[in-house]
Amino acid sequence: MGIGDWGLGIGPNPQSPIPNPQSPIPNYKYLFFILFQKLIHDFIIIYFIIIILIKMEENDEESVDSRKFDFKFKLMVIGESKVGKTSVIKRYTKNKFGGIYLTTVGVDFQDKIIEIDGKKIMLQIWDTAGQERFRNIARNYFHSSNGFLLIYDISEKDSLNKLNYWIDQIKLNAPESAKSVLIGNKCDLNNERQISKEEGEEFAKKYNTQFYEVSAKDGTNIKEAFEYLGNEIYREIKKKGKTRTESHVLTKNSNKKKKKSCC
Ligand SMILES: Nc1nc2c(ncn2[C@@H]2O[C@H](COP(=O)(O)OP(=O)(O)OP(=O)(O)O)[C@@H](O)[C@H]2O)c(=O)[nH]1
Ligand SMILES: [Mg+2]
Repeated sequence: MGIGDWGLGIGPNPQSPIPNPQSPIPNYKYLFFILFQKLIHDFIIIYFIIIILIKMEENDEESVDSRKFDFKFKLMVIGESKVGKTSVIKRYTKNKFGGIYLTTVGVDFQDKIIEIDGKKIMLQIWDTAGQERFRNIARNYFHSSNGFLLIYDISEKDSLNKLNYWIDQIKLNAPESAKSVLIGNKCDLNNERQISKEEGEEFAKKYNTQFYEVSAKDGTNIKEAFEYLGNEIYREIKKKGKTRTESHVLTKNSNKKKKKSCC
């Protein structure tokens, strides 16, 4: 049976199931075709309705969560292009990996609520663009940041040394109390490794920071790295005995009705 049998061919087809109005016998092929078309049409509409409902539900959950935190910490994820900044954030906030590679343009952020010491902490995680032409944009956000995840790619030799530039920028633009963590991403690519674990540890030691090798692909150490940073910021607040309102390190959830806010 060819496509023309369903009346989809171009031009007249002697075998087309178009009904003959004078025939007393109903053309079942034609009726089946109409029914099939209607089913496809209804299926597409139902599919889109379900997608819209799921999206609405997700947005609702997000806004409810955003209202439930005690403190908000702003974290910046920085590093060269393609080291996996977006992927690391996606693994942590959505437990997903993959899709086509799309370079980040400017900045973007995702929220994640964690609990420390019985308090709900909203981590507002800012994704930056690794491409040089967007560097100024990222830098503008440093002054109000509480923590930095410095990411390199263990399979890309230059990506570690290039972090020196970002470390200088942090020193110049971020609050003194801001915390950092060094992350060697793509540890699943051990056989393509160009930077040893020892080199990473050495670099971290030089800047007196904690170090993790992680993989956005298989999830290794992702949660640990983010939560280490969250805990460090929280510890700093407790150490200094700062109250919610006097600290620039944390932001009080002052407007419970407000949805997402930046900076
Ligand atoms: N094998 C492996 N690949 C990864 C990992 N993380 C990211 N990638 C891949 O590396 C490429 C770049 O990832 P992105 O997360 O978009 O990198 P990015 O640092 O955000 O890049 P820019 O937005 O351009 O600065 C993508 O093809 C990812 O699939 C990982 O842990 N393991
Ligand atoms: Mg990106």
